[in-house]
Amino acid sequence: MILNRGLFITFEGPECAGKTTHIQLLERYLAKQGKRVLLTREPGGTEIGEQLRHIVKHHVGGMADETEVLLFAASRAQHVVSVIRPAIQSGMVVLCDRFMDSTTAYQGHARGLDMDFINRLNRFAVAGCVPDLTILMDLSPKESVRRSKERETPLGLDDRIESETLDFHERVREGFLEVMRSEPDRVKLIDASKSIEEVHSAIVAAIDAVAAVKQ
Ligand code: Z5A
Repeated sequence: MILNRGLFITFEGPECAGKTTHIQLLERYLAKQGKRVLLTREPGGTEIGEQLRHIVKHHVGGMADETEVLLFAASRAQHVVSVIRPAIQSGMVVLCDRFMDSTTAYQGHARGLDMDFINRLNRFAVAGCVPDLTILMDLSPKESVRRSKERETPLGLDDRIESETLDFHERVREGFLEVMRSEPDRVKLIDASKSIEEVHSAIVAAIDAVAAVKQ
């Protein structure tokens, strides 16, 4: 891959789809080619964002859906201004674990908040910093739960969003697929149920294709 300018790649999908695993594999692949790579995540990626991450994931005692969506947007706005945009402008490849499509899928499709508002809020928070490529790692909620139970430190019980119902996670999945159908050029679907090696190859192919166009 020949890449002379920064690139912004986001990873989306349900819990345990393998986003973290594949971002790390991709970082190694790109670093071997001499690329400067920044790994970051949402919610989080900044001091403010990490504090908001703790609140949205672990707050006990109820949170209005309206509050939740604004906290994700606040984390994103700070992340774009202080981390993502400067890194892209300096020529880095930015790999971000979740971004604006998670808000569309979780707060829009699954929570049922007004989609026009979600779209406007996303546009406001990203301020033009739209991903060059989004890797949508598709996995059924049942498989996601199976993987979660298998990992060394299972998540979920103290996590507000992960402990939502199977129905909620089905709506999240459909929400992501809807985003992919409406923006097929940006969002590439990857079958995350395949082996780690197969998924990595598919991701590399998608990234090489985009890099060839953007160079
Ligand atoms: N959220 C939101 O609602 N709105 C928003 O706008 C944003 C986020 C930005 C963040 O959770 C939560 O915030 C999330 C959405 C919400 N809540 N939920 N659900 P997070 O960042 O803490 O967690 P996550 O994004 O859900 O990621 P995760 O649980 O860490 O999963 P992952 O990164 O996709 O997977 P992994 O850690 O790479 O792998 C998980 C396990 O599966 C591990 O044991 C691997 O070895 C295994 N694995 C990975 N790939 C494979 C394959 N191919 N086969 C078999 N096993 C595999």
